Amino acid sequence: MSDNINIKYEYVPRFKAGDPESVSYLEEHGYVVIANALSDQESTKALNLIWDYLEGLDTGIDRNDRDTWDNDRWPTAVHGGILPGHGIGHSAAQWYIRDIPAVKEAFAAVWDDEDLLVSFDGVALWRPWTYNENWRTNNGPSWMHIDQHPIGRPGKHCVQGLVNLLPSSPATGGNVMVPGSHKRFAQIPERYAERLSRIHPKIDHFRFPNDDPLLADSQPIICHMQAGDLMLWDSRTIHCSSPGLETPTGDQQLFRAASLICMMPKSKSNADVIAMRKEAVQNLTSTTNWSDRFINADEFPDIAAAGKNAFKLPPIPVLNVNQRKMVGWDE
Ligand SMILES: O=C(O)CCC(=O)C(=O)O
Repeated sequence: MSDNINIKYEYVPRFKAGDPESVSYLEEHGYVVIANALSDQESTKALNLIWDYLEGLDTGIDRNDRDTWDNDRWPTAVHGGILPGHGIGHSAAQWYIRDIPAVKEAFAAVWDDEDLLVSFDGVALWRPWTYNENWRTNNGPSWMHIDQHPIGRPGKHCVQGLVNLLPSSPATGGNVMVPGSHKRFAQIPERYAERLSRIHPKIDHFRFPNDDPLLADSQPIICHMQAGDLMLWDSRTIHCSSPGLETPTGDQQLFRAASLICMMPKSKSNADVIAMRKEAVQNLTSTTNWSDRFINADEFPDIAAAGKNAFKLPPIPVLNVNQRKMVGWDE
């Protein structure tokens, strides 16, 4: 880990979905944890559906046999163990989680708007690296980032989210946030002029140097999260994920399972994007967090390199009215 970045594990306040105080906390700190957006039963069901997706890829993954979890069978993972493509954005698991009322309620409170579109994002799934060191995900300081271009998109545009499906601990690690860092977003163009000049204004991803003094004076935290908790964060907040701060002992099952989910007002999108989103359901195309632009995650270099036929994709989802509205259909 880089010398000047010292991540700590923190028990932060947890709010009820829709609580106005959750919105104030998010505005002040750049992130907020919503307690029990999914019940324990719902979290277990969601995780089982993720395993159904993995086993359905037809590469020989068996949830009960860790020896089948190796990279030659596992879907392509990027950054910190995130599975962003190969149909996962339309898996039964992801559509199940998107349809849980408290998840939408949390985002609706943030936007003061019920008419929301959902991202076709993937999941972060961490295999036990104590069983196989190659499964260890990237250390936090190597990919501290924001998901919004400071010049291309000034101001507040997006609140990202993840639903945590397994309890976190200092040993599992998890998502990392730099509290309050969204407030320094406007200073980035001046502070990182050269670094930023290499990033096209339409690319909503900016990485901080891992010896960045900006990160030295505000300590990054891994928030304690229970299974079913939902974390929301402003895309301007510096974040990433990082493996545990201590070596895990005990059960060598998945260390982390988190469904990435983002809802934005439909009014921010447009007819062309919505038409592409409807096609994406039929084509099982996954996206990034943004729903006001169409950004195809299956075109990420690592996903594209795996090839279209490397994995058997899940069936085309049959969506209910709520889910269809979140795609962009009127009913
Ligand atoms: O919690 C994680 O795995 C990191 C998620 C992340 O960095 C992102 O979605 O931009």
